[in-house]
Amino acid sequence: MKKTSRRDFIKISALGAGGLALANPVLNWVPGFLPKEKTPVDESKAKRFPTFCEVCFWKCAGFTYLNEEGKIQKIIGNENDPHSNGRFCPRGTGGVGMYYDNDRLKYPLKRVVENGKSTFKQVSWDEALDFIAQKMSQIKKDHGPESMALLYHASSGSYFKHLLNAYGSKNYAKPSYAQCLGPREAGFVATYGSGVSSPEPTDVKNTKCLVLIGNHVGENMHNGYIQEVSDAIDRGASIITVDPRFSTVASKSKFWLPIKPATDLALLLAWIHVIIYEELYDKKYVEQYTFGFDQLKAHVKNNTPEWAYTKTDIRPEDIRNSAYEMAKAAPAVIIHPGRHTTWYGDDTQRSRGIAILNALLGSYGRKGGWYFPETKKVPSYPAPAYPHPHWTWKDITKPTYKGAGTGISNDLIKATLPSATHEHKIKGWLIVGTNLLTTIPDKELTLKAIQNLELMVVVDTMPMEITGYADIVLPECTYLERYDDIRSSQHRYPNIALRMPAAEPRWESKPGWWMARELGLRLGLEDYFKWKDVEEELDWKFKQMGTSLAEMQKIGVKMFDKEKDLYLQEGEERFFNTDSGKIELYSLDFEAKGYDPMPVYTEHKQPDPDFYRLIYGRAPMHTFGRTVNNPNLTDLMDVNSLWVNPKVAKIWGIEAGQEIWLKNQDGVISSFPIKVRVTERIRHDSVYMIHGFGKMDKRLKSYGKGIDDSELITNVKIDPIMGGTGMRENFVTFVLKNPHNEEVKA
Ligand SMILES: Nc1nc2c(c(=O)[nH]1)N[C@H]1C(S)=C(S)[C@@H](COP(=O)(O)OP(=O)(O)OC[C@H]3O[C@@H](n4cnc5c(=O)[nH]c(N)nc54)[C@H](O)[C@@H]3O)O[C@H]1N2
Ligand SMILES: Nc1nc2c(c(=O)[nH]1)N[C@H]1C(S)=C(S)[C@@H](COP(=O)(O)OP(=O)(O)OC[C@H]3O[C@@H](n4cnc5c(=O)[nH]c(N)nc54)[C@H](O)[C@@H]3O)O[C@H]1N2
Ligand code: SF4
Ligand SMILES: [Mo]
Repeated sequence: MKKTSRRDFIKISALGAGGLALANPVLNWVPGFLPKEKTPVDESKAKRFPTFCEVCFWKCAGFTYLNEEGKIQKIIGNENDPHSNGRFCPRGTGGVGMYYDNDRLKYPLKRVVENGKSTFKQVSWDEALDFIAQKMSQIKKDHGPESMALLYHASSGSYFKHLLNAYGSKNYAKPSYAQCLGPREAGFVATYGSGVSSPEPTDVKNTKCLVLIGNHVGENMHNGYIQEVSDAIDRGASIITVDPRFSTVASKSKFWLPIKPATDLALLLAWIHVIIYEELYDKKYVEQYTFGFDQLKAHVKNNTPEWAYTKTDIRPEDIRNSAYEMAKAAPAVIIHPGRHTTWYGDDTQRSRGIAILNALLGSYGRKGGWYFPETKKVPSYPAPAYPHPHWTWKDITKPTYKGAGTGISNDLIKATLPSATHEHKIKGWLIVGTNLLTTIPDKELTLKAIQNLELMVVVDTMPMEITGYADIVLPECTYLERYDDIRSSQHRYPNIALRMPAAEPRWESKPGWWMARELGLRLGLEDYFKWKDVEEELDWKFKQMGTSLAEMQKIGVKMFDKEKDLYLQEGEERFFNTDSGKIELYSLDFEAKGYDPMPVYTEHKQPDPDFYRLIYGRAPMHTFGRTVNNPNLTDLMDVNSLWVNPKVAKIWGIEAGQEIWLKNQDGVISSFPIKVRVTERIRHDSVYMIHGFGKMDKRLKSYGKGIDDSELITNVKIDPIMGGTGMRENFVTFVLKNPHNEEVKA
């Protein structure tokens, strides 16, 4: 088959008028407090439609309200929803701005070459879908269906996953695994036989002590979780925060341990040492439920607080006192697993350390520690069995990363490079709601892979960076304009939620379920899409679950009875899904796979003179890059800044508010400058910024505002167990004068 031409980046012009400023953005939020809606909507005049939020992955359920003119007015939390408890965070309330954003993708676009230059042409839906179906059929014929991959992170991705399965490929991956929570899942699976999943089943509501290792709740705004943390603080629970930065939650903590970055495992091993050697562990629990205690005891013999001090900069007495604090609260103690855990490459082992410490304190399955969550199973609409692929992501990933639990986005990208092995080559990408170029580190590698594709389809709502490289761009309507698959998530009680449209899709945007079905029909897969529209499909599923679409349209959220206990019962026999059937302090599975059965501390590189470790995190009012063009939320914060310690600022002679550029260890210079924020709240060896800014597309209002951390993350430390991309071993130095002679090219 003829190769497609080189994929140059194409800018998508913003058609239509400039951004619409909403008259009255309903944002009166202050950090640490989520107000309930104060001005109730006049229900006799307003109409409401259930939804769940797509601004982040907590997926809070609420209602979208229309005003008397039938315009989307506001979104309010659903009181019966365990994710939100009737409250929305500022991003969730500001989600209305996604709908009103006039920079949105409006029409299907096709890459064409005009006068030797690549450009996008507006095409009809039929032309776009026919083109994709024809290319996908060709790929199937030439290379087999397995050569199509799906990279997705929007809720509508589930319909595309169904499409890909029906087509004959299981090569799909989300960036929320190998760029996010994968290591903690692998670490917990090795220890307890099951992962953590979302929402995390940490019983914060009842805890007496919460240990946060780099988990910056309060800036990381996971709604139900932050509400429980807030209550815990009010109740007097003690918080122990381990963070090189004085985070919002550090300011509420009994202990703030400003650790030297990349040394957390030394602290964990020292805590384990203290808990074991001072006999503070839960003896009954350890004896009944765990495996490998004696090996662990011998393993941590030399990991004393004095030893850890030399690695972490945390004083031995602080290590001991914080360990005593945990032991005092046990079993109502949580060493939180974190969420974004792809930091330094040995992240699965750090997560193992966390899992083991919880087990020693007997908190897993105990009130105030970890509860056993339940999920309502959602049935699949009747369809033939999926064809059996000849190879899957497992054949690509598992020989190397034996502990990987799902597909690895970065591995599917690598399997697209010309150097990929002959039998496992990817030729086409469907990308649904993930901005790969700012999400997956090592952008150059992704760009190389893109040049090797025969088909690249991007389904997005906004002209984000990734769309510029597509052959076809399909404009999805926002979550406020569509149905989606049922939200069924684990919680204390099994529960489900409905998302339905509150407005017609603007311009020619369409819902993902419709696109997936239309492609299915064009690919001869009609047996897999027997429903005429999504309402029929959802209603069928709801009826199997004892409700109906009509009922869900009224209530939005439905809770079901529990079938299992929330906590371990006194003396209960329990089987854990590990090789020994117990909680494995010593992992037999890791041993069999050739990995350290117990976590071993490894040294990481520390910055060279004049360089600082680049660390990053979240701002309460933004979700990655997906909100930085949202007019409601940019009102609150429109650019990121660089946290710099005063000592460092003094050495460099830089002042608060000064704009500087950054250069990393590989000589990569940031495209844009960033304003310095001089603050004691960051260690002298690190600098900090919010991820998601520094947008490269000129047609976005947010173009060039601040620095994109991902362009400086060129050194990627891959986790040898599960394949995740450690992103925090990058170091930057300061460039005080504009290093770019010309205007920066996007
Ligand atoms: N450098 C760096 N990289 C990171 C991180 C970091 O902090 N720093 N964080 C990592 C983590 S924890 C995660 S979870 C991942 C997140 O990675 P992504 O999920 O890729 O994050 P976003 O940048 O928000 O990109 C989401 C894309 O989906 C689009 N979108 C939004 N809503 C919809 C919708 O309804 N439908 C469709 N089709 N598209 C939609 C947005 O316009 C945007 O292009 O990134 C990881 N990568
Ligand atoms: N507002 C908002 N909330 C969000 C998101 C969002 O985009 N916006 N994204 C959501 C998603 S997908 C995720 S995965 C979570 C991520 O949320 P978390 O799991 O809380 O994120 P991390 O990136 O692991 O943590 C960032 C913190 O780690 C600290 N840190 C950096 N290096 C080290 C180190 O070596 N050791 C220690 N102990 N700490 C270190 C940083 O200073 C920072 O405070 O947030 C979620 N919540
Ligand atoms: S935490 Fe906020 S942004 Fe995330 S789903 Fe809930 S309301 Fe939406
Ligand atoms: Mo994440």
